[in-house]
Amino acid sequence: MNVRFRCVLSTVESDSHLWNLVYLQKLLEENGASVHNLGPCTPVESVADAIRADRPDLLVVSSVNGHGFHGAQVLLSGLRERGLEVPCAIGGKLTTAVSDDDRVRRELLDLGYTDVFLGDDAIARFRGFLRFGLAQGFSAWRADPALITPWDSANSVTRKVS
Ligand code: B12
Repeated sequence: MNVRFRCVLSTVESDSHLWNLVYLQKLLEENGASVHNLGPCTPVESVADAIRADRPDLLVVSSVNGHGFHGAQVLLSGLRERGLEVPCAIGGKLTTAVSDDDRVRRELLDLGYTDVFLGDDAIARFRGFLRFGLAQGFSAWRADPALITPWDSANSVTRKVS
């Protein structure tokens, strides 16, 4: 295989799901990546060690157990505390409610994730991200702005039930 970029693939510490990681490893390899798959329940320290050792072009984080939003915040803050900066894409099912997706995407983009891939079109959008990254570098990617859903907006009205 012609390796065109280096990738570290991880999940968050709470998440024991495996096949999402296998799927993403294969997808990334098909798109020219050499992949260091850290496997399930990845501690922040292991991700940090892999980034120091591999100097990847991209960190991909996948979580599906519903606790990924919290784990994603812990992971990125932990990497920052260790002085590690790398383009980082995350996706899967990061909470237990699809109605949280826009808010979660917005908060993780604000935190510094390069992009957040949730919902039915996640893989299609991720393929576009990989094509762009190969051509121009992952740090040049500008994510589409996150939507603000009516129920998350500052103007949303909570009606009192009497
Ligand atoms: C197998 C399985 C398990 C196995 C995992 C075994 C193993 N070693 O992998 C076991 C039994 C251990 C398990 C445990 C739990 N599970 Co489970 N599990 C599943 C199940 C049935 C299949 C997951 C799977 O392998 N899918 C195949 C892969 C290829 O697909 P995928 O994970 O959906 O990933 C796709 C997308 O999400 C996306 N994607 C994922 N990551 C990323 C990242 C990026 C960057 C991108 C672009 C895309 C992307 O791409 C993938 C391909 O389309 C799903 C239900 C389902 N049918 O999906 C529940 C499911 C994921 N589990 C669930 C839950 C709640 C749990 C538990 C919390 C249950 C419990 N109360 O104990 C625990 C959590 C354990 C833990 N610590 O993490 C929920 C999560 C709910 C949520 N997020 O809203 C699900 C969705 C079931 C449900 N409908 O409620 N589980």
